Amino acid sequence: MSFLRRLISADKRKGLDGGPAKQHVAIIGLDAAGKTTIMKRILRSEYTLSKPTFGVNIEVYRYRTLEFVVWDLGGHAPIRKTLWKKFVTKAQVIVFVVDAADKKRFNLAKDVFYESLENTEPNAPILFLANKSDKEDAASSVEVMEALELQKMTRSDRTFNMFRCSALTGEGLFNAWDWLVDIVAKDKHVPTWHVKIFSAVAFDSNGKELDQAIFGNPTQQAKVATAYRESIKETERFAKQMRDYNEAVTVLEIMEDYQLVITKNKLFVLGILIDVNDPVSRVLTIASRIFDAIEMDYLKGISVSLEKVISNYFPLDAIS
Ligand code: G3D
Ligand code: MG
Repeated sequence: MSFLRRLISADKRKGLDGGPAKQHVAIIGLDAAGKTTIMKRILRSEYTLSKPTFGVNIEVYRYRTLEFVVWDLGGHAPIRKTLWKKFVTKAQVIVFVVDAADKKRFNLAKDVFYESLENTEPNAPILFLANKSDKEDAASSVEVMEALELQKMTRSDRTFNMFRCSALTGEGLFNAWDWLVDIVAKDKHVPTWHVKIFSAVAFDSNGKELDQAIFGNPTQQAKVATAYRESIKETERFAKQMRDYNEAVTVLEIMEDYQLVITKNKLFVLGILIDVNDPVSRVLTIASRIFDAIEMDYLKGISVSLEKVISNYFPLDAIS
């Protein structure tokens, strides 16, 4: 995934052993806030999970030099306190996840949050995630900010931000992680990535196909052609499943060598097939530009041409 790779490539610091320095991210929040679901969605198959052996619910996800420690807050067993200090004091970034629909526990979430802040690196930036935005009774970002009394945070030197997101639909989650990457990388020279777009397909919000485009020469690559057909099927299935959502994102692995990034807005569903190693967040940017570009034509009743749009706007990404 792009944010991981960007994070690693932006980190030129070396550890004591000469290898790249480890970066630690603490993901905290009350139980059932959605931490595990978020990590799985972000890392997809790229994580390795070490099972908790401490009798406390700690999950560790490692991706090369990155270590994410996921921690359920609340409860006061002494072992938790000792371990907690060990992990959280070295975290360069803190992600605090709140279930935006669990209003009854907002107060508890606030208390454990400020309590845990005491052990953190004083300048570690904080990303607040108001998760489960897909739920009907989910609070707005402002309501969550107020509940956590985040006006207090503005008096400290910490960088922080809040995003409303849904680990279920992916809505808002990738923007939030992009913010996190920029903060951690603090490197304005992070290269702009290009992806190789193998193919794309667009559906309208009712699941009716609008257009397909395939780049390169599929007759010379049977495997691409198979992946292409697969991507159309998967995109159509997603379009139907997500009919009631205004925004949704999913990333699927196709035949090991490809990944399919499917994004949905109110009007369209777009599936873009790229290399399994290419950055997904770049595709999300591309998708939002494509949505803008095809919307005008679509609303005027002109037929949508993905090939035209992609090769006009993103010539470097389309293989020729
Ligand atoms: P935790 O790791 O913070 O304890 P989990 O939380 O990731 O285990 O999630 C707890 C429950 O919330 C799970 O449901 C999970 O599917 C659900 N969940 C997580 N994120 C979202 C979201 O964005 N929207 C909705 N609607 N549900 C979410 P189960 O039923 O498996 O316990
Ligand atoms: Mg969990």
